[in-house]
Amino acid sequence: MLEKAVFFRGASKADSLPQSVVEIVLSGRSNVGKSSVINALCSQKNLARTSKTPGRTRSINVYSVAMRKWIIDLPGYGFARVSRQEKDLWNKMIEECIIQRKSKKVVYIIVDAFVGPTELDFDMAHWLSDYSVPFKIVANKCDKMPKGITEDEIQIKAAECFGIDKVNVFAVSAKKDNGFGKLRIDIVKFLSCKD
Ligand SMILES: Nc1nc2c(ncn2[C@@H]2O[C@H](COP(=O)(O)OP(=O)(O)O)[C@@H](O)[C@H]2O)c(=O)[nH]1
Ligand SMILES: [Mg+2]
Repeated sequence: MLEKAVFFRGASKADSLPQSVVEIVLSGRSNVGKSSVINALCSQKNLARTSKTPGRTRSINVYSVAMRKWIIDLPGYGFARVSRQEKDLWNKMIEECIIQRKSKKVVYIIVDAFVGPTELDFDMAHWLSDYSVPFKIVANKCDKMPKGITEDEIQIKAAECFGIDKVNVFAVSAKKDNGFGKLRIDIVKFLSCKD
C-alpha cells in the first residue's frame, strides 16, 4: 500500500488543505530524518526531498497513499535560526493542521535515537496529549547507536521517557533501511481502518 504513495500537494497554510478520511502525521525536529523516513517507509528514493541543511521544509507536504488516505510531513521544529514571528507561524500552522482539521489521525514523533528526545519533543508530546491526539514515537538514526544496544532497549527507554507503551515505539534507520517492517504494518493498519 505505502509503495503506491504519491506526492499530493504542499501547503503553507493548513486551512487550504481538503479533508482526508484518515491520515498519519510525521513530526519532529528539523533534520531528524522525517523525509528520509517517508522515503524508506514507501520504498521510494525520491518521494520526499531530503536535505543536509536543517530548516529546509517550511510547508506541509501531503502524500496520498490511497483515496483520501494521507501521510503528512510537517515542517520540522527546533531550527535555531528562525525569528519569533516564524515560530508563531509554525505554531499556528501545526494547530490548524492537527487540531482544527477533524480527520482521523495519529502523529508519529520522530526522534534521533542517538541524541535522544529533546525538550521540544516532550513539548510536542504534551501538547498532543492535551488535545487527546494519539501519538507514537519513531526513533530514527539507530545506525548511530553503539553496537550491542538492542532494538528492545531503545524501545523501552523511549517508552519510559514519553510514558507510553513500548509497542508504540519503533526503532528504525532510514539510512540503512532497517526496522521498517513493524512500522509499515502499524501505519497500514491505521490507514486501513474503517469508521
Ligand atoms: N545516520 C543517519 N542519518 C540519517 C538517517 N535518516 C536521515 N539521515 C540524514 O539526516 C539528514 C536530514 O534528513 P532529512 O530526511 O532531510 O530530515 P528532515 O529535515 O527531518 O526531513 C540528512 O543528511 C540524512 O541523510 C538515518 O537513519 N541515519
Ligand atoms: Mg524534510
